[in-house]
Amino acid sequence: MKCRVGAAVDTFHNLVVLVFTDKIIHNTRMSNDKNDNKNADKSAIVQSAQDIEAQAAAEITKAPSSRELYDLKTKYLGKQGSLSLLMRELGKLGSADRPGVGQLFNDIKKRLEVAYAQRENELKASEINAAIARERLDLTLPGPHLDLGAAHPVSIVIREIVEILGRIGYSVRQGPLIETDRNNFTALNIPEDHPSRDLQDTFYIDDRHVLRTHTSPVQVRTMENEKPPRRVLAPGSVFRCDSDASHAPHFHQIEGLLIDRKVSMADLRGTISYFVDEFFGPGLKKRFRPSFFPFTEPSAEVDCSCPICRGNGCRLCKQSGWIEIGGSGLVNPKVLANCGLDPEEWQGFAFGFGIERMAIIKYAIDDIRLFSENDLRFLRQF
Ligand code: 2U9
Repeated sequence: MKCRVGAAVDTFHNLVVLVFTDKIIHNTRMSNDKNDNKNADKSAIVQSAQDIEAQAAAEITKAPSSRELYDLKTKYLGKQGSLSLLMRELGKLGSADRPGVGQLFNDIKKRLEVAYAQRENELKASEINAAIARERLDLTLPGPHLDLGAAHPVSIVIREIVEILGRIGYSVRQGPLIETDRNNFTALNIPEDHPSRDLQDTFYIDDRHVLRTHTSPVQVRTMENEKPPRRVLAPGSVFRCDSDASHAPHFHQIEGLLIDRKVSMADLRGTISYFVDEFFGPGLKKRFRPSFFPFTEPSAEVDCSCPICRGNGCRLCKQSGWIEIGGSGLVNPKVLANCGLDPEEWQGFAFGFGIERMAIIKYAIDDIRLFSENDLRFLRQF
């Protein structure tokens, strides 16, 4: 019987045939004699083991790849490997010979394992080096172009105002852009014949609905739905039939509303003063000019010294040194009552700022249309 690799037992002819790479290394006739049964040829086994070791060591040292090295492990050291098959012959040796030959097998196995590990490390290192050379990164190549987005100046200003007033207890409320004329006008004490209700000034959806002309309806809804005391901010889009260098049909407002007991103009002035210092930086003067709004009584326009020229006169403040930043006042008792609050118990103050106007003042922008033209040369400056 012949096999390509390893040792085999030909039971029919009662022969132990040790075969290695097609070459018969040793052929030992076994005796049937019971006493002689354990007297297989020790030197033949030892010689075979040494031949296997020499052959295996030579192949392992020269293995050209990890894959082929692994195959050698199976070929020589695996369960069906030639060394393991030869080891089965141990049992056929006499008891005096067995420990010595057994030890020899163990030593050969250890030496081959060491040789295997050594070659494995060499191959791994050279395979890694080859991969590094093959896949070398060119760190000088330009990276992929990322078009990063950025917040619009209107969003930046809204976020900043919300953050500043958030520090003194205000939180944001939102509402629909299409409002009932009741929430946009009637509840706010704006009479049926008021010019702001005119088709010339307001976008009508139908005869009872409008595109909100201010964010005040959000405050109406808040007063009707939430128990006082309250401090709320309503930022967002508003719409008016208006279009020139300083007016756009769609712009943004932020309104503040505080409802509490014993609220006075002093509370309003303190709040606006804090806000102007935080938003434009400290040191600006504030001025409250008497005015009229149907929803506040008394009412006041809010001015501050021009943040660009700090009061000395420039193009933005038209050389006056003062700039108008918004309107304010104590909530009209009729409005409180319209929204279900008892004006004897509850009072409030409110203020409103145009967002684009605040950005124009803070960043010295000279045309309101820049906010809606999407010109990246403008937008990238924020
Ligand atoms: C309720 C009661 C009162 C909000 C107020 C102003 C004054 C004001 C303008 C600023 C610039 C609008 O964008 S702008 O043109 N706003 O002058 N707004 S008091 O008063 C309210 C709001 C809601 C229930």
